Amino acid sequence: MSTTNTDETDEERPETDDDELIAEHEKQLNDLLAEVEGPDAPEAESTLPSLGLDMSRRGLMKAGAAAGAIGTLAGCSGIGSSGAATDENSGSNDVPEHTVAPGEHDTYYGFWSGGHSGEIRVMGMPSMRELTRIPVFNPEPAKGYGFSNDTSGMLEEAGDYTWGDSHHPSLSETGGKYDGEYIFVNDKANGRVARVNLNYFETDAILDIPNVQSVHGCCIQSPDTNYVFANSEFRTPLPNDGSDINNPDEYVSLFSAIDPETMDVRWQVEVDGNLDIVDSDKDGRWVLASAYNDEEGVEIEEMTKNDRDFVKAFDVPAIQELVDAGDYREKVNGIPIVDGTKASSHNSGDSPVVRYIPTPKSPHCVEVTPDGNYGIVAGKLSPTVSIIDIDKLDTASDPVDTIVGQPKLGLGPLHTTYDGRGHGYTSLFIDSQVVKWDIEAAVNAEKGSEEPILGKIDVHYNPGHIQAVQAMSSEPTGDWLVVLNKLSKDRFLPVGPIYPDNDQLVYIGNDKDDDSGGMELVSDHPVYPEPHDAIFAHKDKLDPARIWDQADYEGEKEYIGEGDSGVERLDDSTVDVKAYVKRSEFGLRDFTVKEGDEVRLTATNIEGSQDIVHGFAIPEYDVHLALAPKDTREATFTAEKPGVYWIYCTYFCSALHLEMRSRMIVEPRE
Ligand code: K7E
Ligand code: CUA
Repeated sequence: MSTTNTDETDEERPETDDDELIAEHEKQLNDLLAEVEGPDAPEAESTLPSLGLDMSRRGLMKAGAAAGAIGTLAGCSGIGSSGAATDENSGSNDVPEHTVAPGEHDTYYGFWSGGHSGEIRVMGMPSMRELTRIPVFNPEPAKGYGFSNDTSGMLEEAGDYTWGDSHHPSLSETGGKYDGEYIFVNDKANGRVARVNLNYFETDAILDIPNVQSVHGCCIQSPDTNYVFANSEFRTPLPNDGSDINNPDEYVSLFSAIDPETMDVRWQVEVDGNLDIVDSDKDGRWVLASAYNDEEGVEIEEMTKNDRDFVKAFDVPAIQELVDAGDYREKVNGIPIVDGTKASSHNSGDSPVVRYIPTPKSPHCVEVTPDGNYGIVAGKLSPTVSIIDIDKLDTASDPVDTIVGQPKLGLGPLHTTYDGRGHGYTSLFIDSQVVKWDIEAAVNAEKGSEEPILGKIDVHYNPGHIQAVQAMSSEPTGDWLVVLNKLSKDRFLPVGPIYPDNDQLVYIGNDKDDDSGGMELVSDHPVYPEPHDAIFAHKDKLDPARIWDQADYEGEKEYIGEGDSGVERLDDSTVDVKAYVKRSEFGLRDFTVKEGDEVRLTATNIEGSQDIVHGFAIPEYDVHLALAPKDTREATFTAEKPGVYWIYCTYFCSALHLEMRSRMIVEPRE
């Protein structure tokens, strides 16, 4: 199977007229790289491969040589073992079948953040078929989300925004393993974190985090989800109430610890610089946050000035102790703010609660290895990644000594993932490649060495996140990996000027001594803009409900059984309407209200069969409930417009689906 099939397409690609822009961009990158590396820095190549660059030559020969050179290291880190290939899949040519036959199921659930679509998308792996979408920050009619009182009320209380920007889905864990209960995900746009219930695949809580504007990094605490952590990326005045607006030095970034049960913020830590991506160690102690603007600049030139930015490592139990003892600076909007700045007294002694570890240069992320030994920070504007030894966070007197390796991997390293066999896979945004490397070899090698590289493949184009199956838990399975490419360029039929992204599936179950290190690119998948990250769990980790359990909403909503339909006038301007629904009828054939009435509608789907969903749609009133079996939803609205309104079912539920109707009659008021 070919993994470097770009030569042909490169030739066919037309020149674009944005050469000037690209040249400018390249110049900026080269300037930045020159600053980091000195005058011998390699020329940065375009982030835009459509220029017709010969992509196949990039770094491959070098990488191949390196892989050969350290072939002897293979034995010491488990390279060459067959790994944990899926048992269900068997194929020829030592890459298992990635398509799934009709009627068969995938091996893994994949949860993709939807980016500025605000949702989570659920795909089967390895087929990459979309199984469903879970609306989170976005009203979405197909699931009635944002249309029933409970869901619209939740969105309203969480700021009443109509969109969000979901980036980092994080699966809840028990004992370091995915427990299939929840996904937590951030909203970069509005500083929120949401919780999705994986029994019903439905968002059940959204927290609008006080004192912060944007939340970029988001992760659960391993191994037991005692907290959810959220990093505010944009520095803002605290509180952002009109004070200090012209005083960027006074702006702050906050690290927030959220209670996953109550979805409240327990405490926040103020730091110097900013905060970006976050990941937890595997022991419930250290949480590592990357940062890219320790210059505390407000302009891009200021933000990229320094050669180093500081990873912040938070000692969570120590911070919790300070909070419990009341040893925090102040409360803002009811939240204890712990001083975690460099000058803080909590950071001056032998056991600082926040350690500041300098890494090059405007790094993009940090991801902890599945064994919990290392946090790996990708350099972005530096061609290196920095390996932080998590045990040393407690013992090293100089934070620089926690960095135990710094291999040079390629241009624009952004994210790293793991196969559980001692390898890192890092996305190279500028090179448009994935590089596979040996983690222990990188710890043993000189800083800046390319020797730990085991192979590279071209991807299409400009990868951001990269995730291997179960790599964020302590039990990665090491067979499949997805590269989330930001650009698709020439990979799909053109669909107008806003292109799909390209998620590429790579098989990583073979550790071969070749140019690619055994990585095999197996498929391309166009995706609607714009996923950032994904997380995968084996199908056995989840056990979703097939139908609703009434007990889960008892006391909050009334179950409307077969004999309970009816209209009850509460006062001159308020009417209760209750109706069951089933194939192919609404419990009320019609109902009458008066112009100006507040209508409080409650509807229950009394079906007991799985997959028989009914819709409750009232045209021109913007009412739409999606009712899964045994589910009850409510909608409250004002009947402002006299007339006849045909209520209909929106899910094709039976042969008499079109006839499944009712009427709302709104009588004019005198
Ligand atoms: Cu790299 Cu928001 Cu995780 Cu996008 S972030 S790529
Ligand atoms: Cu019920 Cu269609």
